[in-house]
Amino acid sequence: MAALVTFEGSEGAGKSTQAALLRDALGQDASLLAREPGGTPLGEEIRRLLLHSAPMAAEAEMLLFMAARAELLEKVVRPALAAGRTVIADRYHDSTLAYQGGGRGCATWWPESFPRPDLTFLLQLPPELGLQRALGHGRKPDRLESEDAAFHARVVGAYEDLARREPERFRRLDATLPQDVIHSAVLAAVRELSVSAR
Ligand code: T5A
Repeated sequence: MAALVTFEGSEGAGKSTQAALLRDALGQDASLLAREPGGTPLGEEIRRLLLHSAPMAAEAEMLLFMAARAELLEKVVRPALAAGRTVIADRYHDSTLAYQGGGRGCATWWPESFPRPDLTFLLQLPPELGLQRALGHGRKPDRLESEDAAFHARVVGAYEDLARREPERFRRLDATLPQDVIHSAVLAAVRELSVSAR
């Protein structure tokens, strides 16, 4: 079934873990896992600039995230959807709306050429707990992770607003639960999607 399923949430909420579990459950032939920013040679270069370079204008940051996304859509996502695969995106355009819109205060929009996800999982976890999880193994924080608590609180608030505005698309998940419990809820929602698509 061709569908775009996205995982969103603040730092360390378990998006990559759940995206990989879903890909394993659906199988590599039927699904494709894409990570943002990145997933293409250009996207990986942009990722390095975004996460590890010197400070940049908020709008430049937003447009770079969107440029990496445009490349990923053209090279990876659209071909996979056209081949009937389910694309599982570890972050997508809602991240830009939440981080650059909510966090930085940029004027955001949804480009017409960016497909709307069929289903979006919002993993909810207090940002300080997520940062502890993400940085727990002694990794140095990147540029976004280094932002202050108020920034991360605004990101969480922006995600809440997005989920409230589109209750059909968003499924909120309690990210403090064990991984397998969250995975069961994810799988049930994706199976429901494929039944309703028939
Ligand atoms: N960004 C991104 C923007 O500002 N705008 C945009 O448009 C986009 C696309 C990306 C950064 O860029 C920003 C957001 C980010 O700051 P990244 O390195 O890709 O940077 O970072 P994240 O996407 O935030 O990914 P993380 O790896 O930090 O977090 P995840 O993927 O949410 O969490 P995950 O699965 O790696 O798990 C973190 C740890 O928690 C454990 C895992 O084993 C792991 O150790 N864990 C759990 N522990 C307990 N219970 C559970 N249920 C657990 N699930 C996972």
